[in-house]
Amino acid sequence: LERQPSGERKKTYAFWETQPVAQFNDSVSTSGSAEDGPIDAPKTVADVRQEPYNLPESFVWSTCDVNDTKTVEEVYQLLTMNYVEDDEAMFRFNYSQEFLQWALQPPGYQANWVLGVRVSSSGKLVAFITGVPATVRVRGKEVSMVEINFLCVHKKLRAKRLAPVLIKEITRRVNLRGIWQAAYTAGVVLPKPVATAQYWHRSLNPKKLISVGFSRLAPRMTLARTLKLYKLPDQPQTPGLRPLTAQDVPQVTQLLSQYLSTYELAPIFTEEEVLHYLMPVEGVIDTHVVEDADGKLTDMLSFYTLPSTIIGNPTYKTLKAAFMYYTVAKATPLQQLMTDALILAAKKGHDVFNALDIFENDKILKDLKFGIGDGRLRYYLYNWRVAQELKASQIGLVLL
Ligand code: NHW
Repeated sequence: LERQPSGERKKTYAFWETQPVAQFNDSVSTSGSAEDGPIDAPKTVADVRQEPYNLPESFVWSTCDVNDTKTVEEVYQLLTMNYVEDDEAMFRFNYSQEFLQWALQPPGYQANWVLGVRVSSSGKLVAFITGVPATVRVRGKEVSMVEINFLCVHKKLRAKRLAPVLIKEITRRVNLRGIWQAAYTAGVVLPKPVATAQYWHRSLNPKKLISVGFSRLAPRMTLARTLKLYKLPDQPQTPGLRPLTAQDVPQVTQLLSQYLSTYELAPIFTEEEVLHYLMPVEGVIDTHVVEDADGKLTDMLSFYTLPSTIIGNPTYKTLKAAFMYYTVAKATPLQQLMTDALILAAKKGHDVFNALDIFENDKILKDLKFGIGDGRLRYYLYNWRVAQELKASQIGLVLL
């Protein structure tokens, strides 16, 4: 049911113990413990190493321009064959090329933070990591950060310590722009999560989900009863619900900002970022707003499309999943708004709707017939100490 390797905590972390991240043996927070803030001594851009880190012989760094059709195809192929799988290796994330172009080019993106490693002789792309700029508020402090994602090493090059080199090189490139903090999420346990969230899944196409082994028929349930249980109305139910348009962006930025300000870890979005991240892109991101009789926007919902390859299934090649993104329920009850999100996702052919137990979601997931997943998603900060670990319900940040 879950796509992130869940992984128990290892005893030692040869790489991560050398990095400015919270460590498992850091003194447990007491009332007198250190304040939130950077872990490393302050540096300036002039202190940053000018030369790229050395790769093993016969590999070269390669900045990847995802606007180039050949390059985005190479990135797509690397990730499609080698990115995140569930523990049983039944499903593997299948980010589309359009998704990658959207996710990697928000306002202020830096071309050389889309970083690949190629084999010198053949030019084959074999490893990847990316960063995009973001402003994140952590327990009341506004921090200029990079969000790191899409770390991937080709299966044939695993366990050769390439990942630490990728991480050090992206850190250097980010530091050269005067940014010293990062946020990232992973299924694996690393030193040391700022929070741990849990994935929940809502069946939209139970027959297919059961057939491909994503879910199982519950005890004493028939397929017919299961289909009935998950059946949804054909159309969304909230009056005034419609797709987001560019003219809505100022109001939506306000609505979203006000909502996110109630969380301890959440992005601070400019209007340009709201336009980029929330404007609908077919097959990538869906956003709807609720407009009242006076033309005021009272609520919003959004989800992104991230299919998974079904590994070695003769009938079905991909599982089409919608992932809950940013949703604000102000005038409409959250449960009703999320029901409409499920209906919209089902109408677009999604098989399952995934959500984390962040935001206020723990209040509604069960009633909406979400089932708990079998893996967890950990939230991490680089070079930022928090004096207190956060609960999932204090998280207002969704990384793609
Ligand atoms: S999480 C998805 C990560 N990708 C995958 O799971 C895809 C499938 N797996 C792979 O491609 C979303 C490889 O297994 C990877 C590791 C590449 C994961 N994060 O090269 P070695 C993100 O993209 C540590 C961080 O031998 P490998 C977020 C591991 O603990 N570290 O392993 C990315 C060990 O260190 P240790 C991870 O299997 C955030 C070392 O890597 C990790 O061939 C990145 C082993 O390296 C993970 N998900 O390649 C951090 N998985 O200390 C950003 C393993 O234990 C930090 N490791 O010895 C901030 C940087 C920017 C700062 C700017 C101020």
